[in-house]
Amino acid sequence: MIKNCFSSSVISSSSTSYSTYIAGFAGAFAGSIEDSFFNGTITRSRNGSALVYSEGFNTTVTNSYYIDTVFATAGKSTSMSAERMKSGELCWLLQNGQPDTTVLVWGQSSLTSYPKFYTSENWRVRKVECGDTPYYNIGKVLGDTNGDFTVNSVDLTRFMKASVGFGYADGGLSELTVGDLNSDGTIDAIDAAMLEMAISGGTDYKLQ
Ligand SMILES: [Ca+2]
Ligand SMILES: [Ca+2]
Repeated sequence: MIKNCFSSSVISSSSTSYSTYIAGFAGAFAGSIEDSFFNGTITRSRNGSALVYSEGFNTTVTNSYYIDTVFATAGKSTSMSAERMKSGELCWLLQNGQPDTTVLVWGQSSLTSYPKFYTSENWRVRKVECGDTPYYNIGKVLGDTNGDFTVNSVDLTRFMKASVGFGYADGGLSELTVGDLNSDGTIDAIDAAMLEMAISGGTDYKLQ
């Protein structure tokens, strides 16, 4: 079994032989691959699957991905762009495949890098439901006042109250960490307007 693995290797062969089996993880492999990804390069004269060159009936691939710039047929793995791989989506998918998702295996230090192995909750990627399109963030979730990883009208009500001076006990906000969307040190009508835009969807506006 190959589980929780990644490779960024540069793999190359000039051989044109039919018996040259090369791919991101293995030439031939009768087993299971789970919660893994490949984001390297493969140079080969004959096309094959991305993770395992020759997939057989005994090869199972679950929740595993390869970068879409690789010369490959999809096989049993899933193609994904570098942008999506770094966006937090891949990290969230890999972590969500764990038998116990509360134990952190995959994390990310920034939304411009690829997933890596982290055990600190500081680097857990969160999926945020907001407007039409979910997005991903690390650690805190801006705009989420009640910690339910959804940004909606419940949160907006608190923002509106906070913007006219209400504290948390009165239905407003107390934490700059989730409420100061433009990082100017205050919670005001600008932050409330930004949240409303994000909730209304239809754009790719994200609270990060
Ligand atoms: Ca919320
Ligand atoms: Ca602000």
